[in-house]
Amino acid sequence: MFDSRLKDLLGIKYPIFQGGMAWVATSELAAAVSEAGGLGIIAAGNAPGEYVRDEIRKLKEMTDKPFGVNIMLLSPFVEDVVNIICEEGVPVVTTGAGNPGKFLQRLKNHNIKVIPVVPSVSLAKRLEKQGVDALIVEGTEAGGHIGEITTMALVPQVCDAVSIPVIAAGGIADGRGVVAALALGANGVQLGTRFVCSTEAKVHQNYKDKLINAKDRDALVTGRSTGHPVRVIKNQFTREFMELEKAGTSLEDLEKMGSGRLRLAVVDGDVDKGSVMSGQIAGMINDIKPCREIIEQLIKQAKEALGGLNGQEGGERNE
Ligand code: TUI
Repeated sequence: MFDSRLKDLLGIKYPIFQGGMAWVATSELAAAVSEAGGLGIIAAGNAPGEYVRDEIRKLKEMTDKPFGVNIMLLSPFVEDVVNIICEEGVPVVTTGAGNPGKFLQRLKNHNIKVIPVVPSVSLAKRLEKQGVDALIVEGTEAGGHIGEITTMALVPQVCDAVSIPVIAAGGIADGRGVVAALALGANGVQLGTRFVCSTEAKVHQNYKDKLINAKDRDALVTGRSTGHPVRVIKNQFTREFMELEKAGTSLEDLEKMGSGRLRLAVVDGDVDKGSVMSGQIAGMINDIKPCREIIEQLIKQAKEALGGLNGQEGGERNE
């Protein structure tokens, strides 16, 4: 079903990446995904470099399989994080929320495969020229900080514009989504929200429940006025934040109001006042299970969906 490009590049069994979600993507989650044959990714988020070093070391005690670290490029600690990643022997780096161009040479010098998230064809072409190894092409269906173009429209346009492997992200949580991504030209997929709802994600149960109970229209976008649109599940916080946005509150005050909200939801379980980042596909997710089962089910469903397209037994729907 998958071609071997990402398998050969990264030494993984399945080209299935786990998104590098701040506070959520810890060493435990990443190790579980890598052990199950995907690419587990530790999120640096806004954390200091030493946190990232500890997480890398903890992961290495749990698995010998390839893994990645996600660098959130808006982090105040980004320089430290890059240095520590270079010191600690990390095989793969993904980046988000910006252009990683200025760190590229340093990472490549340490033999690290670099796979940025891109929200546009122009950035994809620019980064290919600069020598990145692959691209995660993320549609606006994704959770957290997002671009504007849908996965359906963006993935084929990037695939036509570049020759390096493409990983599709945004709105994928089952085997049908995997097959759709492959049909659009992607070589692999990245899933975020699906892995939040896993046994191994060290996320407060209230957060997991909020995603399980979410319906199709519950994931909305705050922060469009600030230039940092973020997709979250609607709650008291989004209502208050959007009121302030509408009232023309200053960027600085909005940023102050948003700060610390993701931790509040993920760690403390305050899903009313916290920011419950989630993709649009949360409405389809209705169980918590181990990462191994998530990945095995994805493969099984994808094979069935492909069989359906070839005129064999119909594809499986969620019960
Ligand atoms: O980065 C993410 N998702 C995130 S980061 C995050 S932490 C945060 N919280 C509040 C405000 C801002 C950040 C929560 N979720 N996904 C990957 C992603 N990258 N989505 C969009 C982009 C992106 C956007 C612009 C990548 C590159 C880019 O480049 C602009 C440029 O400089 O050309």
